[in-house]
Amino acid sequence: MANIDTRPGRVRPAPENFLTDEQIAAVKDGRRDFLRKAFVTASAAMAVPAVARAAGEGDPAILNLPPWSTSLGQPVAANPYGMPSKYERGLQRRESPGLTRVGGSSVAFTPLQGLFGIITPSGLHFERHHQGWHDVDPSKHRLMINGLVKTNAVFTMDDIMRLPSVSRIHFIECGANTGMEWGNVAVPTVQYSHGMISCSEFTGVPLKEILDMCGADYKKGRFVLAEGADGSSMTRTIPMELIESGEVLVAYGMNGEMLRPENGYPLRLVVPGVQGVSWVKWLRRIEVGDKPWATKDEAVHYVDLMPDGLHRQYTSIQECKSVITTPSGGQLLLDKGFYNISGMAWSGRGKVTRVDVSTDGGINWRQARLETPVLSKAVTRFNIDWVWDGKPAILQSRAADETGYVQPSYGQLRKVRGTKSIYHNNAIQSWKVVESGEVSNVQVL
Ligand SMILES: Nc1nc2c(c(=O)[nH]1)N[C@H]1C(S)=C(S)[C@@H](COP(=O)(O)O)O[C@H]1N2
Ligand SMILES: [Mo]
Repeated sequence: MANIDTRPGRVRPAPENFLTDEQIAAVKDGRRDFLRKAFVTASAAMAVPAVARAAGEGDPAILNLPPWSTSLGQPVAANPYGMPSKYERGLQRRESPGLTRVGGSSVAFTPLQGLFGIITPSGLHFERHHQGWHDVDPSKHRLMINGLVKTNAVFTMDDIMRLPSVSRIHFIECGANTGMEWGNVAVPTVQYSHGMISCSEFTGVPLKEILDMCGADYKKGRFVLAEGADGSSMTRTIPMELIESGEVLVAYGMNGEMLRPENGYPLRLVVPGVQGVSWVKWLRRIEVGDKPWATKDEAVHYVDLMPDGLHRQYTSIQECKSVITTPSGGQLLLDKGFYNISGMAWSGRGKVTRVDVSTDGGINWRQARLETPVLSKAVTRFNIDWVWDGKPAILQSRAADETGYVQPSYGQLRKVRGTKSIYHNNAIQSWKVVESGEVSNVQVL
């Protein structure tokens, strides 16, 4: 199994056309031998563990010393801020064609199909901006605290970075992730169906510490308003319980370095378990108040259209969800035989406790291995063995969390939510495998 956009082993012909016309024709004609020759060398081991090829048989690469074994390598710091190999250049954040009219109010999706483990590399963290991004000068950035507090205060970045800090691994998922799939199959690959989730280690100061310093009135002040410094007037109400739990962070660090500009440099709110829109970027103000503000991004946008035509507001928690990232839509299985099915599971309510995988469209289920660490409100990686017999198959994963909640099927979710929503689609994802080895997005009720 080869991936043309990332490594050999998986092939993704659509929609980016990384393949040459000849290669696409080979996919269509089922000439998998051609593709195998073109892309599969060492990585065939990934697809078929019992490779045990006869030494050198049809493959003299191991016998001929390549230039990198017989010449001097490049000096240290030739690449002072390290970049991925040029052979990995297909692994990129991408915009979904036609989704939004202007790039300043758009989204670039994380290429989940090419990632391992639980941490999203910072350069591939999805981006969602309502009014574009800025590279904000940290010396000019301020955070103001006002409202129901004894002392209003304005902090510089230096002030904030002197305070006691914590580092925590959490996922951030846009409430609109998988939002194009409510009524029917709409996008071809997992990058577009699920790529508005990323998982990182965030470093910062618990907002509770800062509110304590300012003498917040926790009795009356049951809500805070978070405001961003960009032109989108991004303001969101956060219930005080979440802040009192100590989980909400005023964060400046991501994956061991300062936040990237696209992700809110130099300061963003981290609200574990809650949809991405509440993770206000370029955070400039926190106000303590006694009721929700009903701002545009919580009264008009980010509301759930229910089957009875009413809108449901303030549904912020990202419920338990999972997706198989490989094999997934747009990839091609080059051979029958052994495959490692791998995917991600997460819950905004705590830890993932179990993931079951079906290869026959939900008739039979087997329990997948959860890889460590399994952290609360973070992505959990799961893996399970599969021997493909070359016949049609439908791959699905179903996650459960520590509250006992089980991820719903499309049939179950639509019964409650209808088909006209945008936000909070956590249905079981299905990938169909056909005899040619092509994998595509389908829905199973
Ligand atoms: N100030 C500000 N904060 C913002 C946004 C924005 O446009 N402006 N977008 C929100 C939305 S809708 C999401 S999903 C997340 C995306 O975070 P990311 O770009 O780091 O992935 O940021 C949220 N915070
Ligand atoms: Mo979002």
